[in-house]
Amino acid sequence: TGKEVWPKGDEKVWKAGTRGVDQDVSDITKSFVNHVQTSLARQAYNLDDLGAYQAAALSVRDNLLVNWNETQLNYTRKAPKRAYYLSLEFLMGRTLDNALLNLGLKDKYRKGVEQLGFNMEDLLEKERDAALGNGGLGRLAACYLDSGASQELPLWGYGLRYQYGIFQQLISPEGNQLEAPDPWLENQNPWELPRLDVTYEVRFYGQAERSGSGNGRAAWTGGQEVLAVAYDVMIPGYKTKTTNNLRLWESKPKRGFDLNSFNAGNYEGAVESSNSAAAITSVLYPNDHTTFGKELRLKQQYFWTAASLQDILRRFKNVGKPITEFPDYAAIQLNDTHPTLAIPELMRILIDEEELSWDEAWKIVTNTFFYTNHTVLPEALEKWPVPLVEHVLPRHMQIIYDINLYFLQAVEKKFPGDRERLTRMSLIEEGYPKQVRMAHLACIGSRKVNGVAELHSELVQTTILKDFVEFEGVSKFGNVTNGVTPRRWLDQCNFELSDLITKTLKLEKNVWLKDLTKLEGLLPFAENKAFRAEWAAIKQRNKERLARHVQTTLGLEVRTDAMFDVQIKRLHEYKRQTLNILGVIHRYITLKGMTPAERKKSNRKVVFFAGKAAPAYYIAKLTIRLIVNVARVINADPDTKDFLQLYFLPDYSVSLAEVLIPASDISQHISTAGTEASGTSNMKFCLNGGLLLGTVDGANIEIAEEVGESNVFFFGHLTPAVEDLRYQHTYHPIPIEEKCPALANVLNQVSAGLFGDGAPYEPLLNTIRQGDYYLITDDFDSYIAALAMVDEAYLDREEWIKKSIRTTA
Ligand code: GL7
Repeated sequence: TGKEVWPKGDEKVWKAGTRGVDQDVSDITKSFVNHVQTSLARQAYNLDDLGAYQAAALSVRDNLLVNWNETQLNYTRKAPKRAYYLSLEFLMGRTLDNALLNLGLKDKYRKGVEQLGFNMEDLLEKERDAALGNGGLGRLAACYLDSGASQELPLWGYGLRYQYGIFQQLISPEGNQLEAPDPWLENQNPWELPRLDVTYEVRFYGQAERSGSGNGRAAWTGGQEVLAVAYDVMIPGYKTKTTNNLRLWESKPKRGFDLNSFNAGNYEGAVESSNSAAAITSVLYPNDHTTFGKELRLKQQYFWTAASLQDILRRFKNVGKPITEFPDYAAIQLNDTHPTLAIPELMRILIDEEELSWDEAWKIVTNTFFYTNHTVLPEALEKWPVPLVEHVLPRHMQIIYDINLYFLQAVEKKFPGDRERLTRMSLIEEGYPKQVRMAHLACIGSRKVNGVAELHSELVQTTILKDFVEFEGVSKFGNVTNGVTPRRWLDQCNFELSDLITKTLKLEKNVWLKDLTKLEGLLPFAENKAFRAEWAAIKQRNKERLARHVQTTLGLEVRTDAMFDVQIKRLHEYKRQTLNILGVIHRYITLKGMTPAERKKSNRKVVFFAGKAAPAYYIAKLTIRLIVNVARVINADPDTKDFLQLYFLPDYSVSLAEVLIPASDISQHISTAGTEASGTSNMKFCLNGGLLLGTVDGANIEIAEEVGESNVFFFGHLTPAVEDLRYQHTYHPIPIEEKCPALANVLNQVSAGLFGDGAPYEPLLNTIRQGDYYLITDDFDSYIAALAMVDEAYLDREEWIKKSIRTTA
């Protein structure tokens, strides 16, 4: 910016006053005690673990802030092109442990808190997860932030500061999922910095009047105005000073209450408007893969994109360049279609406020945005009813119509007379009501469009956006396979393995943790017996850690001399937890039919499930109920309980994943082919030496290419077969007894009451008996065969450990 002059006072005095981050243990204890006394107003007499965690967090935060300030100052001075990640979800999990590792201060803090009479592990456990996300999409956003900072990229995240994150899952005695709110901000959040001075106004409703002069401009007035207030969350990079920012917006009434109503004697009315403003960021919508068209959700999306764009533009204007150069200074990544309103919003700002022509504005917009698609499931593709958009955002509806008009004119020019194509491609879907197709808008308003794994990106280009590839050319479309941060998902959650890898590779930890291709160096060690023993011993200790966790949280006894088989993800029919539980029942029935001597020869196994169901997703909730009730019976059966145990761990979270993943021998990623865009936990399991049992879907495919197909257990029909099979289910159904007798038997046993009254499960079982959209009847036999191969492979333990090492490598 050319502002190299120090802005205030004596630069040297400022610099001398800056707190250093190179601290020794005594600096740490001083800062800790200082926070206990002055931030928490407590003392040694009344400081519990929670208070000690808070003091430690505040002290670590001071370090982060020093780096954060320096990083931001640096960005301001150098004015690089910046990347902005707009995501409605950031599933961050806990921060303290990650911050300590990234700062390289973990050992010193451990010593420091010990000197003060605390245990670091206990303090870490006191932190509540920041759970502002549903599942993979939200966790991906968190991983990208970690990697962006670690790679020293000028990347900021923008999201919403929900008062309540994803609900807490409780399981009733009958096995039903109950939802309770997640008051994650209850004990204050030391990781955020309120920026009460950074606020923007956001309008809803009102009227949009076109200027009438043919310049395309309009005036948007009236309606409701609310305030967006910034909260900043520091994102430290690994072993670098670079500390990026995640800016979360909170909604607030523009005025505490409406004075006019108050003076007219309407006190309640006066407060109501303040409630409705605050409601915008009150809660995270707990649905993944479905859209409901709720007004409040639309308001969340606009509130967040409008505030973020104002902030980004203000920063750009400080650089002092003409607005036409905006795309040289800002790239905005749209995490799914949720932030797509940013496209018409930027058009509105450029046309109505900056007074650019339509073409100038459109050129800037289409060079600024980039769109990532995360699913091809039709029920997840966002559509907003036109009357709702017209009501909440009248000016944006006009702009969307204008974009559509110019767009369809161009399509008509390229494909004259192809009416059906126009209907398919239009931003507006005909019907009652008409709907705005957000994926189409995101696609035409962006410079690039990507899917999240090779197969998925291919499907995006050949199915939902096929017409757009034909119209715009294939070069706009690409693939960016998802990834995970190895800092959290290996170093942090599996420190013993991480240490062994460091020792074995003879590299500094920070070298391979920033360049995972280095893990290939582990390959030869698969042949080394002593190394295998160390490797296996760590897996065993991770199993024991998980068993202790289940013991302390649920009071249940888990065998650790068994294979651990894990499926952890949102409950969804396409992810086929149902296939897994029916497989468990099949195993149980088979074990029951064996003689004790036969049973003794079989592989011991503990099966873990965890995951939340959307509160209104009836079938998914029934699946949970079935799992819980099957567990009750199996775990209590003296004939089989030494050979097969089953657990549903409630309230799945990032923190729980950090305990489960390192303990897994095999994990299941068994979606119907073509439905799981990528999956990301599959990558985390592999990184931790867990093998995969999966379908040929999502990132499983690319993982298998890397680790070798002999180290992955694949089963099931492939994507090209799916459509034909569904057609057959509808038009040439084969009775299930004929098609898949083993499965028919399992379903009948459930109906007959093997796990308590079968009647409640009928709606779930009938999804398989009739229609079977997710192809359970087609894949069941090959699934059971694959499970048998897993058992056989596990019996040869040395060979299994080799596979495990190769998988990580
Ligand atoms: C998802 C996909 O289902 C999942 O396969 C993918 O790994 C993730 C991140 O790209 O995005 N898409 C989606 O709508 N949700 C996902 O988790 C909720």
